[in-house]
Amino acid sequence: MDMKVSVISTYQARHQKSQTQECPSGVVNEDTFKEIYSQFFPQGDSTTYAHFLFNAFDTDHNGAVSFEDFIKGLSILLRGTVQEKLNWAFNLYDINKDGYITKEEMLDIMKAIYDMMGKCTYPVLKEDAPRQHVETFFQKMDKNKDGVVTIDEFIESCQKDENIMRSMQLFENVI
Ligand SMILES: [Ca+2]
Ligand SMILES: [Ca+2]
Ligand SMILES: [Ca+2]
Repeated sequence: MDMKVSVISTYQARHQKSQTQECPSGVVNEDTFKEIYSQFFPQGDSTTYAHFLFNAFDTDHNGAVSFEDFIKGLSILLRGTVQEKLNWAFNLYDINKDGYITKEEMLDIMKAIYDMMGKCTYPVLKEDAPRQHVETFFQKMDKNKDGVVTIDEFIESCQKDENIMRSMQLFENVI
């Protein structure tokens, strides 16, 4: 089954349940994200990635993602323009939401994705693979070499570089 469809339907079921039961506001918290992702990636540890994703969906940072927020984010990822998707991805990678992606933030996301995939899914990946990945990406993205990637640098390099775009596809497939 398609991962996105499954996530949406799980989310919808949760949402309906939350409307009739304990949580009348229909919002979903971080634990629900973690639960959903652990079901789909039982072979790996998806806790950290679910945490980052949750923060990207929780645009007003109040610790809850409403069903509307979720659908809004999802529709960008499914039907948005390249620009919109890259904006969304930038927001995901910018963990502390200060408008810059640092090498550490990129590494944290990469590690989280690798952890989630689990070693049995990608046995060819080595322990230091996330770091190598990040080194390569970061060199390409940080055009002015000031140690941080801005939204402009991010969008420009993603659109120019097929490898980066492909890795964005990877990210898109695991949302
Ligand atoms: Ca929120
Ligand atoms: Ca940042
Ligand atoms: Ca820079």
